[in-house]
Amino acid sequence: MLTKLLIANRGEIALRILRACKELDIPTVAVYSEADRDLMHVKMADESICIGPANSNESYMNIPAIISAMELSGADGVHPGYGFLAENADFAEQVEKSGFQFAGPSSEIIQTMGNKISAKKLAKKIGLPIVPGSEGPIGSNPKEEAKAIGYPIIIKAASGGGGRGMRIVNSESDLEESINLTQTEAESAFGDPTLYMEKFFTAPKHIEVQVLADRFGNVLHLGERDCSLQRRHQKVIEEAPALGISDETKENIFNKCIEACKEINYESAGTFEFLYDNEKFYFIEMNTRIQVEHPVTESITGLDLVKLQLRIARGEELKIKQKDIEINGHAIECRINAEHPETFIPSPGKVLDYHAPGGIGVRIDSHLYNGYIVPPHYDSLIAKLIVRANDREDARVRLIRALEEMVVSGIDTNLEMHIELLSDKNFISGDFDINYLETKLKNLN
Ligand code: MV4
Repeated sequence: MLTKLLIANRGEIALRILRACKELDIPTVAVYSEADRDLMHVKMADESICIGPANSNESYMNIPAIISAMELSGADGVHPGYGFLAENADFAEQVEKSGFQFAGPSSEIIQTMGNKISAKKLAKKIGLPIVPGSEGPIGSNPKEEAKAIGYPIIIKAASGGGGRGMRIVNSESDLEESINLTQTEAESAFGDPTLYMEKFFTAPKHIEVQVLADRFGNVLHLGERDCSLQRRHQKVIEEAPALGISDETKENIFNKCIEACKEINYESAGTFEFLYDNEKFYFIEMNTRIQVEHPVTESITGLDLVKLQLRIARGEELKIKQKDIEINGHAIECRINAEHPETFIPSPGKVLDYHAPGGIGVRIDSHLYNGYIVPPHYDSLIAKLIVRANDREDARVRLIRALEEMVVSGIDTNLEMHIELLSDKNFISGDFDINYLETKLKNLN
């Protein structure tokens, strides 16, 4: 059962989850830190509970406080959103043990995917193409391993992910020191020094595949997203479908993702992350959460991923079949941050004037309102602007139009950067890889 849902997050995604609950007629419990009393979704939820101080380690990451809030409010389900506890296997396990529903896969799957070595081993076993590499922890003769893979290689922390705990090694002379440094960092950041190595792809695209699975073995893919445009591992613009990949290559990887989900009895929404290089996909990680960029997929499929996650969590069977899913047009999302346009330093503060763009094909997911104070304690995402149109060029023009219409005053934002990026000739042609944005931004400054 799922008769009342606790939203274990903040900001735009908390509001996104609340909206899905309203449409499903599920009563909601908002939890908030002392810095977040004025959040939009807190005002809109049926109930709200303060779970601790501004520091997220003591509030949004505080497992006992959240479980207590569920007990106190009588919530029997929880949606973790993204970040915070979304991929914390201990949290999922405690939710399971309390007899509550978790809007995500089992704690066991979260655990397996959280360790990037076990995730890759599982991926390989179930037929996904993986990046060539050590296929386990680095052994006693790293030089031999690296030589066999061929330089450049990349060293990654087994407990890392999302770009944390990685180091590129170009030659054997740097190998030992790089391993030592990365090991020390991994131990202090994740409490786990385990490392693995991979062939380093110098200019791949970052493509991910969205899947959806229920507990009855029904598995769907919802196509792919191109998330190559990133800065310091923070995605900036995402789009769907990806440009320049043949339908045949896509179908092949989609089917493998579906088979993989069936093999592991995956439940909920999930994302397979790949590097795409030289017309081939290579699995790197699987995300077991709803992702920031899920709206581009929603825009071209017409499906509500958060609602479907909640339906799956309460034990319903997916009614849609793969053949009913159509990819309709093209969608682009930009992440609008409260940050200085040149330094990218977060710019919290009071929003004096907020005007959301509108019109055909425009969606905005944002918790902003006039007078809202962006607190300094959390990430700087203040809005996601998503457009859909019949083709990529129409979507691009529409997104620029919407960005020009949007007003956020009182704080700095990256609105202008988005307008410039969308007018960039490489963006227009689709000629970009994961390095493109950082190189371009360097050349601007
Ligand atoms: C890689 C890679 C190239 N080769 N792995 C970054 C996020 C995390 N999910 C994995 N990431 C990468 N893994 C191999 N074998 C390139 C990235 C990568 C990246 C690496 C260094 C600096 C910036 C980057 C931006 C996006 C992806």
